[in-house]
Amino acid sequence: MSIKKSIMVTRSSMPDFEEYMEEIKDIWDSHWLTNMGVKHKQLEAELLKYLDTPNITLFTNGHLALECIIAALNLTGEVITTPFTFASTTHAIVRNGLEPVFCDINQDDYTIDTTKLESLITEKTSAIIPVHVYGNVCNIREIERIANKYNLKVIYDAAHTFGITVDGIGIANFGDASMFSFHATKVFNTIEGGAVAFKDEKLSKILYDIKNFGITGPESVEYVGGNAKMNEFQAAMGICNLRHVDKEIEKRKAAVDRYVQRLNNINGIKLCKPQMGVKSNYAYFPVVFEEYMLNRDEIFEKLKNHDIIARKYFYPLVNSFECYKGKFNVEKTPIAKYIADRVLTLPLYADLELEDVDRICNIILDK
Ligand code: T4K
Repeated sequence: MSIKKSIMVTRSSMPDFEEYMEEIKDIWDSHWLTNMGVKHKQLEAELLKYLDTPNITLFTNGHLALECIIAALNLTGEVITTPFTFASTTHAIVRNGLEPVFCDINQDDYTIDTTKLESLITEKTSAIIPVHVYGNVCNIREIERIANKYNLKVIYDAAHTFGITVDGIGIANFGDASMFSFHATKVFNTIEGGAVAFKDEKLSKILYDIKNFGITGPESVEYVGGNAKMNEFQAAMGICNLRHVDKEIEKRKAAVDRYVQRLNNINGIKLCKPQMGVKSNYAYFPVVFEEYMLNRDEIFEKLKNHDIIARKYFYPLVNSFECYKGKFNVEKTPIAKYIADRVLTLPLYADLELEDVDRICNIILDK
């Protein structure tokens, strides 16, 4: 018997309505809606602790957070990154007037292939922006070794890695900085939102100023900054959601465990393996269909016919986007192309019922 209801790739985690109302009550009383108010400060302090990082600055979204940290680090010339990511990563580089150089990904976790990284470094390279895609952690030790050898900055696109630890160390502690996304579709959300966690305390003031038009005092504007401030309603949502995030991650784990139980060891279906020492946040459930009885697009359509909307994250590859037409050669990142052509991220969110996971798996397995 099939229950008909639409299932999207994800669904925002939200606190109870009353909890949020209670949290925003004092915003009403104070009439202070944005520009680094009380809620903003509170959430910043709570996230500093939760992510176990020395420094953090909040932003109105993850993309502007990334643009701002690139600007704050004064990067120049070329930046090495991967094309297997959301549009944001590359756009942030280009919108800062820098040249992205695409490194291929590895076949196991789809993060940057560190064996191919060094050959892409030139005298113009100033930084590496690797992506912890789907919450899979990059080869952080090797990236650190290469960055130190060539004196490069490292900014992690950690949009998918909220709350992840590696050997007990918070993911925000690697590289010079990490950008987190708190978008509605993420494990932890502030409706829209983001943050940069970083090592060098000196960046605090620059990041703060850059997200506020470069204003440094009542009568001074030292930088050509933008407006990327998180407002008080976003921060209030974050304060509420942070109270429940550990529970939400546990619920995601239950759904992932069920997917793995059903789809593991099926010929032609490839799943990501758990990474050694990594405490996951179960952000996404990517499945690669290689030589399966149906290809990725056929599975996508089949699920859609049952009102189940999986997503082709990340297809098309960034280096094949129309806006970059003629600039990059997709053939130079063959693994990324191979995975992008075959991957499907299945629905995953805290309230996804296990019977829905079963239904999705049954459709894929054709039972
Ligand atoms: N780097 C990486 C690696 C990223 O993945 C992202 C964002 C960024 C950087 C930039 O961070 P932000 O600036 O976004 O903070 C979504 C998100 O908009 C985007 O945040 C995310 N990555 C990307 C992977 O996914 P779309 O265009 O696929 O979203 P949309 O509107 O189709 O939503 C997907 C599903 O989520 C819907 O079918 C239902 C559910 N949903 C959506 C919204 C908007 C909800 O349940 N509630 C909602 O409010 O991009």
